[in-house]
Amino acid sequence: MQHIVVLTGAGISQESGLQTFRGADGLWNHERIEDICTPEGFRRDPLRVDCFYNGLRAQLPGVQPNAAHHALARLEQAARQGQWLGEITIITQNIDDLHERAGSHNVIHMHGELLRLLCTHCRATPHWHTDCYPDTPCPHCGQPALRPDIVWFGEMPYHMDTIARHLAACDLFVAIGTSGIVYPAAGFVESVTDHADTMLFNLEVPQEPSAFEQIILGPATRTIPNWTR
Ligand code: BV8
Repeated sequence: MQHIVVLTGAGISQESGLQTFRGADGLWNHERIEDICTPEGFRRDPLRVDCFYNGLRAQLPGVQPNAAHHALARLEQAARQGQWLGEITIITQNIDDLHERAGSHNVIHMHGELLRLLCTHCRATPHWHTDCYPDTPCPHCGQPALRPDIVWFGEMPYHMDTIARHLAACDLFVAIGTSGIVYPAAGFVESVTDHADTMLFNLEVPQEPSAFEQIILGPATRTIPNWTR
């Protein structure tokens, strides 16, 4: 029984037309992380942060999952149908919904989801809708305490206990389209090298490539379908 854990980053969604963070036209080239991707930034200017994420939300209807997302979804479906004896779990740093729209079900969003909000009063995570503003009352408790359901810097990523269990149980760890800069995700590979094979699929060699046994360079829409074939 093979247990594959796949960590995806912004690079897997790049060919669908969503910007990465640190590439040539990366999101962080246009905005300061401190202003957008921290709780302090949200406290300072919630409207500016909402506007940033509404800009990303507005892109989602116009983009589609790409061949890399679909290849991972087919791998999961093949396991469900017993075509191979194993299971695949996707841990994504991404906040888009492209894995789900490609048909993947075993998806863990460790940095939250663009299409959800978080009530800082009752911790409910209602779906976002177009006329949500910082003072929109929470549909569960009525308090005007909604924020993007996104894990910002300095905040604990979601589902870390579940993630730790999957990392401990995996025998193959695959990272796709991530620069390996942001922790704790960037540290996952070191935590599995004693019991799992490791592969990185990326456009370029990342800062800390050493922990990966195999590095396959190229666009994910070519390399991932080739790998899963
Ligand atoms: C936390 C929100 C602790 C969503 C993001 C050591 C240990 C633990 C923490 C730290 C540590 N050192 C420092 C920290 C703090 C910090 C951190 O890591 N800082 C970095 C900058 C050093 N980490 C945190 O604060 C984390 N929290 O540790 O909490 C704690 C403990 C107790 C109590 C409370 C707290 C929280 C981190 C999450 C921050 N949120 N985003 C959003 O806005 O989208 S991070 C952001 O970066 C996104 O989530 C993004 O996914 C993530 C990683 O970026 P990548 O996905 O890798 O994207 P990037 O553009 O960088 O790279 C894309 C890659 O794809 C490139 O390599 C490119 O070559 C490749 N590519 C491009 N196109 C393609 C391609 N590959 C293939 N095909 C293509 N076509």
